[in-house]
Amino acid sequence: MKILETLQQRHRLGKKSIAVLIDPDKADDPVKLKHLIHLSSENCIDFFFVGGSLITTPNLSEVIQSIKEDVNIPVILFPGSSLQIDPSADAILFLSLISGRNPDLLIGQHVQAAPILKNNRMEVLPTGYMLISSGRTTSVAYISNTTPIPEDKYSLAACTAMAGEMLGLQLIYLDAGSGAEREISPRMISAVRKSINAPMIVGGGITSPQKALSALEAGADMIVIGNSLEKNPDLLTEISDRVYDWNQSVEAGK
Ligand code: 1GP
Repeated sequence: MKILETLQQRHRLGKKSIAVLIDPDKADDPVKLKHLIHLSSENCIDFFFVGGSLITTPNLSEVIQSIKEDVNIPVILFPGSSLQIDPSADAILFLSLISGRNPDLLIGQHVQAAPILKNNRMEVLPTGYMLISSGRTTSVAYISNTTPIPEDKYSLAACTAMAGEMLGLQLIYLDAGSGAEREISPRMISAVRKSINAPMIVGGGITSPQKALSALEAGADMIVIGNSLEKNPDLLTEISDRVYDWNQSVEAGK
């Protein structure tokens, strides 16, 4: 089954997913990288996201290869630009940054990437990407040259997601930005959840099992964990347990 179909089916069933984000720029220690890959496999992680707002090292392919040679978990590119396309990935988040008004990230980069993706077997996942403010300026807000949606403007976020869905985007990604000071609030997640039917990805600043659970309860279909694992990879076990328990209770209630 394709990744999009899997996510849509899981959304209908109320099941949740977890993705581990690997920023190739921060994956310069092969031993630590392998540890994270094996830990992700042991904890039944659903996806790897690979990418970053700014990649200064040429090891995107190496990171993907390192994952592929050890485990069967799908690798989804989470590109900061059209330069971050690697044909060995399974899928790509084809991100339109709908919270911003930077035409290059709404349609420009996509035009450059389209012919490359057309001739590739990679699954393209049309995704409405929404940055939500989270305290200090994040790299993604700075690099994208966009203003995130203020964290207390719930209806602005809901209408943005609605418009994205009406434009045909299949996934909505609410992101506070990697290493965000504050994660996206349950109230914000739930406001967006009520406005759309598409599966919703939530990430940025999820640094504890409690924050992960709050995001799931508020309506996130998938949570993304990156930065906190660089400091403490073992946190993954505690966070993925929440996702596992959630899915077990859905199974039990059938
Ligand atoms: C960032 O949503 C991802 O784009 C993950 O964020 O690195 O803060 O976990 P963290």
